[in-house]
Amino acid sequence: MKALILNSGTGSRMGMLTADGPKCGTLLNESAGKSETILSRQLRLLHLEGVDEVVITTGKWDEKIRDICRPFEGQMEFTFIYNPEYANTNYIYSMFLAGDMEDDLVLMHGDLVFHPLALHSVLQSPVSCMAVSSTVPLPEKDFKAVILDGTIRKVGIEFFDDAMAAQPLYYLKKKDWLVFRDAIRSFCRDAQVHCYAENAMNTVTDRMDLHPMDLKDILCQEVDTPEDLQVVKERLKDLEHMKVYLSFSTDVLHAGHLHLIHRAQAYGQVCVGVLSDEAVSSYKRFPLLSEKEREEMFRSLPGVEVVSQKELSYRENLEDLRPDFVMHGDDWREGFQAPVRSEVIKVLSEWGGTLVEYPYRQDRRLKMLEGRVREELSLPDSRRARLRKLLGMKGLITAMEAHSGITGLIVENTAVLEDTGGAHQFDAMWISSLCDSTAKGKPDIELVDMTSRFRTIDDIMEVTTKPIIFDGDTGGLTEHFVYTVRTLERMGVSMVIIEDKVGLKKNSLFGNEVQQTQDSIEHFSEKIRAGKKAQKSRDFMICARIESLILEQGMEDALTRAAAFTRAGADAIMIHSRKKDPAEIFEFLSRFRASDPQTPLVVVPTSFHQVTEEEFRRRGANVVIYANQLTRAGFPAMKKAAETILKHHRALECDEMLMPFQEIIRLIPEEM
Ligand code: SPV
Ligand code: MG
Repeated sequence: MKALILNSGTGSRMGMLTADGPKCGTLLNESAGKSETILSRQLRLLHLEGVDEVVITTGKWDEKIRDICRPFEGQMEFTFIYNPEYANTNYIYSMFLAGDMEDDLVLMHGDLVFHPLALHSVLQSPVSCMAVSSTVPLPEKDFKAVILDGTIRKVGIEFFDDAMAAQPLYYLKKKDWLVFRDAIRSFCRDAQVHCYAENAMNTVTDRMDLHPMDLKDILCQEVDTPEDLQVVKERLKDLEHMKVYLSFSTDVLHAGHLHLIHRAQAYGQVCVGVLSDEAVSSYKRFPLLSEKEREEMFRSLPGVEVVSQKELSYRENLEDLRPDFVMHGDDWREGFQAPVRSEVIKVLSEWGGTLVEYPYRQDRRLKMLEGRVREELSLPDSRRARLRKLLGMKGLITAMEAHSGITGLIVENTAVLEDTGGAHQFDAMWISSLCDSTAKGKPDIELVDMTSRFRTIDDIMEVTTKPIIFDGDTGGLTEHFVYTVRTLERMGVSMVIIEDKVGLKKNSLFGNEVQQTQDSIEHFSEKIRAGKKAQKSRDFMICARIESLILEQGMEDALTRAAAFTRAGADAIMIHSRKKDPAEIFEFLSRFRASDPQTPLVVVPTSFHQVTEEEFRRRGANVVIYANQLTRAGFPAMKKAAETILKHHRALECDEMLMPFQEIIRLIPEEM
């Protein structure tokens, strides 16, 4: 797209102000270091909108106009079209001389002063349009546009019926511009060079598709006289106090962000809301830089005020700051941010604020940076430490079982939209002994050895970034457990959970239906102490899992053990039960919390699955593990597909049960 700015006029109505320079060189503000002319303001706003090819028609003040453009030369490309007949012709002739252009065009008069939103609105139009206003009274002597059935039929100063005040700011699609240009050419060939270009346009509007763009009260005004200039200056002064709000979750500032902030600064004083760590990780991924570091990053930008935005919802900050504008990419019209967007529009309407949206462009470099951030998040030190951070940040986290690369990807990437906006994801992965064994067709009796279990962890780690909680069964012999701790730590696992059983371990969900032996408090405490002593990093966690309720040893035994294991150094306590009724779990949570407000508590609601995360939070739990649901969901689906093929002797009938191949390919990242 190109801009065509008409600047051949002499500006005689401006009196002394244009005695030795063009009207477009009139200063709009004189404050030190910030002085800007009409033309330089137009160029700045065009550049911010991404229009960098500019054609300017000139006349008497050709040299002076070029001087004004000079500072923009590095970033914009100029073509100057000198109209030698500037004194004897109107701008129709300048447009005739500039008529080689065959592009989409933004056309404006050189004396037009406008708000960035006026230019933005015109440029965002899907069809050709001209700036009009339904709120500005019809002017006596200036342009008006006659509008019938939603399109512009005539533009001129003489029309009053079905008309709206109009300003010489157009966005013309190439096909409409070519029709307009042909009309200009035929007028000029007939020596009709003293009228407006619009006189020519009026003969062909039936062949154009020109729509009104109603700017209402947004500043868009020609400066013809010193009085006009005064009015425009006053309005610009008022605009300086306007407030623009933007919210960011990024941990990397790149050229696109800076451009957006510069755009916002054209609208007024910029306030950036930095999303809290919790809000970012709820819908995106764990931020690489902390909230405070991200706030600092934005604070280092000149003229930017920074506040914290606690939630995805903008409401609290908007009601506090009452900005005139909120700016955002248009990518949030759909998906998990759509309700957030609707709320922003609703809240802004309470004081007449405006949401300004810019076309979102997926930046290739940003995608690359995002890939690097994910790599960083998947590194052992970063991943290991994240579980403690999440616990500190959220109070309650969720983990879903994963037993392979593909189930790891499901836990990593599955998110659901919340009605209130935002998304809900799992925080961590649980590498269950039951599901790891089941995937190999083996019983859950510590038969799948640690080397194989580590291989599963490795497969999952290779394609994911979320922290891992490892089901360490009994931890085996204390002499072996210390090595397991070291290996898990080195791999980047965040927490190992070991259960207080000895001998041949069977899955807890069998309870006392099978022979199982609980470890002594002393022996198990010793194992915990040895594990804690063996670990090298500060952030690795050893969680003691208490089997007293499973093995029907009673609540007192469970609580005594929990206290003893915490004293032995356990970083968390898991309490398990296989009863459908959650009463004993609730009792444990409340009695443990009464004496220990700190130590994180872990629950595995396989049997008492009716209890929500919110209720667990209220009752003092900190980690909810969904221990086996992916395995249990996958198995019947696979069995049914196999049976259907056997029954029909072909695959057609089972096709509707299957995930389309395209989708499964998309699940797998192309490169890490
Ligand atoms: C596992 O998932 O392997 C567990 C939890 O240990 S449970 O199966 O409930 O014992
Ligand atoms: Mg297990």
